[in-house]
Formats: sequence, structure tokens, C-alpha cells
Amino acid sequence: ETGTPVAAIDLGATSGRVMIGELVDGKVQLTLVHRFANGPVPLARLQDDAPAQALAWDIDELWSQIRQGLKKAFELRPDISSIGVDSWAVDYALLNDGQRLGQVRHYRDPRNELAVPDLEHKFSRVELFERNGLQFLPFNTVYQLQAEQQDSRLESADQLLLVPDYVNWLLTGQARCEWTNASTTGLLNQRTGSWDEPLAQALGVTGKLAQMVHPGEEVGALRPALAREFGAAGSVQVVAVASHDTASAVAATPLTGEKSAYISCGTWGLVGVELADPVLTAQAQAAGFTNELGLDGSVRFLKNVTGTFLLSESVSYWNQQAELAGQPEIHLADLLSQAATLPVPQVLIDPQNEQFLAPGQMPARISDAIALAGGSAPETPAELIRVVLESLAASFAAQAHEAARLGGFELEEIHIVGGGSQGELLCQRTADLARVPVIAGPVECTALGNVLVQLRAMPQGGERVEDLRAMVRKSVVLRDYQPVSALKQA
Ligand code: LFR
Repeated sequence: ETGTPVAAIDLGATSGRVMIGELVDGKVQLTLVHRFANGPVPLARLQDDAPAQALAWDIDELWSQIRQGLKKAFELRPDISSIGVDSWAVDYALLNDGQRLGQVRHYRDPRNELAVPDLEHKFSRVELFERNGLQFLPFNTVYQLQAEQQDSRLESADQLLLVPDYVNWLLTGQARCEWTNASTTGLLNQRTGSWDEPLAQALGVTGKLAQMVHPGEEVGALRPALAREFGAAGSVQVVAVASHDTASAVAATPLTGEKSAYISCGTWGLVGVELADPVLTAQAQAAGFTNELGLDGSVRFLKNVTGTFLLSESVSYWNQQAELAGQPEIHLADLLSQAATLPVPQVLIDPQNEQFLAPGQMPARISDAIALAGGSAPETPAELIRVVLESLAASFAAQAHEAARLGGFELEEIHIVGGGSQGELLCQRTADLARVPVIAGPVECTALGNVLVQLRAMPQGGERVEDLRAMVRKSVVLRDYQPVSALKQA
């Protein structure tokens, strides 16, 4: 028995994908139809007179890839009846009278860090946390908007749309702001659940923020011209999913008990617990935790720590060098297997250090950090990768315990989902260091969350989150990693 198929557009920091999702015999089936590369590009490549360091996303290219992907999806399944879009958080497009102004800046753009003191002049870090409950990250939308004050385009704009909202607008012509992603901007007041007016005022965005929608609500019908271009058989609705990728991933994480933490591991590692209410204590703030919003009003109490970025950046640096030298390409998978044969490193780095935020020259920066911590510089790429993996596992384990502690319980298990859940050494070492079992998978958790929210928005849907998670458990194979005792390792 097969239900109506839906299309999920999932944009990640290093790649985007278009997938078809459907229910087949009570299981969710995902089919990858189109995958494309993504990453930061120098703003100067996309527009004239750009500051030298400025970084952007090539949003026009992404839109073109999304269209190609949807075309392929409808070729396979002309009966697709709904589309949902999710992406990374915090970044936005500015529009005036339906025209985009300039480019979508990348959250790793160094301008954001420079703007932090300017906003803190008006709203201290403590006051900001009291309002929005977010972890301090120099790229939260509020700091980006502060940086934007130097520029005239914000004043010219009549609309600010976060990335998935912008794609929804391109698909439908309807401007909406999806709630889970809105919660990452820093503009949402935790106590009132709506826009924080003094903040919006100070940052010049009053009246430019779109009407809010919740996951499961309709954004609008696919534009007729696009429906024709894709070859859609019937009417197609664009549905708001939990459009913050992390919110979609958490929605589909097969959490069972109430004493589990999750780690959504891609470019970032989002380490946290699901709670009914935000934790707005000084301890939560000091520990660097965030209160983002999830499906059905849940709170994603989590910490954003570095994920696979250090790995992907190192590999892309080595491959640039290899290309120059006419040597063969290096594959991360090979390095990971080599790293697994190496002993546990004694000296670790702090993956969260802001020195690792910007892209470029990653192996040298990591080696320097190892030296600074008293270690000797890695002699091979595999050695360097081993240190990074151990450091990531250590930070995942520590933050999972911290999330549970601040959330008021003792940790019993950790779920690792997303691309990083394929890393056996990472999962095993996280289990070892946290001294609790790790359950790994699903890999395409974000896309699954996207699909599940669309399926339940259909007339026959209506499942609770627990039912969605039960469906995930039925649909994918999960892997268990039991902690190996410290004694046995020695
Ligand atoms: C993960 C993620 C994180 C967010 C970061 C930047 O893809 O969405 O949740 O902090 O990207 O947007």
C-alpha cells in the first residue's frame, strides 16, 4: 500500500538535496532524486564592490538546483502533492517590492563578529538571553542585522525572509516566517512567543518580518508556472515543515525515553535534549545553551558545537594541495578508517574555539591548536583526523551530560543522527566517553523530519510526535554502540 508522495528540499551547509518521501506499507521511504554541492563563496564572486572578506551563499545557483531537482522528482512521481523546505538557520534574504536586494550573506562572514560589540552596546549578552534564550553565537541573525546597519539595503528592504522562507516565497509567492527557524534569529521573545519589538525596532526590521506559520500549516499553492515547468499532475501545496534543519532532525530522532539526549551531527553538532519549557537560568546561559523551538511547541534545549566542519574543511584543503601537485584526491572515508587504527590521542583541541569559525587553511590551524595545547604536530592527515575525532567525541559526551543535567535528569542514552552518525569511531568514542549507549541513525534524519511533517499535514495524518518517531524506528536500521569501559581501553 502506497500513499501520496511528497517532495522534501533539504539545504545543508555543504550540500543540498531533493528527495521524494512516501509511506509504503506503514514505513517511510525516502528516495534521493537530486544532490548538489553548497558552500560559502566570496561575495565578490557574485557582485561588484564587495568587501574582500565577505562571504555569501550562491542562492541563485541553489534555486536553479532546487528547480532541477523538483523537475526530476515530478518526472518520477507526477502525483507529488506537497513540497516542504528546510535549511540551516539564521541567514536571510532582503527584498524590496518582490525583488531580492543583493545576496544572502553566509553566517561565517567575519562581519558578524565585528558587529557584536555594537549590539552589546544596546543589549548586553545577559539581556539578550533574557529576551531570546539563545546561546551566544556571533552569527545569530541579530548580530548579522547589526552588521547590516552599515549598509543601505536594510533600509530599502520591505521584507526579510529566512532562507527556507525565501525558497517558499519563490515557490508560491507567499511570504511567511516559519516558527522553528524564527526561533534561531534572536528576534523572538521567549516569554511572549512573538517578535521582540524593542529588538526589532533597534535593528530596523519592524514591519519587515513576515506573518508566522507553524510546521504543518500551508504556505500556499505552487505557482502555476512552476507547476507547468515541473510537470505536476495535480495541485501541489507548499507546506511549512520544521524549516530549521535541526528542528526537522530532532522531530525525526527516534527518542524513546525522557532521559535521552540527541546529537544532530552535520557541519555542526547540535547537542541537546527535548523539553516542554525553556531553561532560562543563568547557569544555562553560562554553559552556552540555547532554547530553540521544535515541532508542536517543544523546546530544543541544546548547544551548538562544531561538528564535521573541521573534517570537511581539512579534506578540502588537502585536496586543493593535491590538485596543485597533480596528486590523487584524498577521501575522508579512507582517512577515517586509518584514524581508527591509531591510539587514543592524549592532547585534544577545543573544536568550539572561535578561531575555527571561518573557512580556509584548516589543517594548519588545527596543528597550531594542538601545539598550543602541548601536543606535537600531527605527521599525517590521519593523525590529525584522529585528534579531531577524539576532540569532537569528548565535546559531544560532555555537552550531552550537561544538557541533561541542566534539563533536570541523568543521561541514559544518546542518539546521534545526521551524516556524522555514519562515523563509527565518532559514535563509539562518544559512547565510551559519555559512558552511556549511543544509538546511531537515521542518516537522512532532517529530510525524514521534513517528509513526516508533510505527511501528517495531509487529511488522513494527524499523528503525534511519538507516532512519527515510532514510524522512523520501523523504517530505518539503527546501530547501537555500547560504551567500552575505561579499563578495557587501557
Ligand atoms: C545546522 C544549523 C544549526 C545552526 C547553524 C547555522 O545546520 O542549522 O542549527 O546553528 O546551522 O545556521
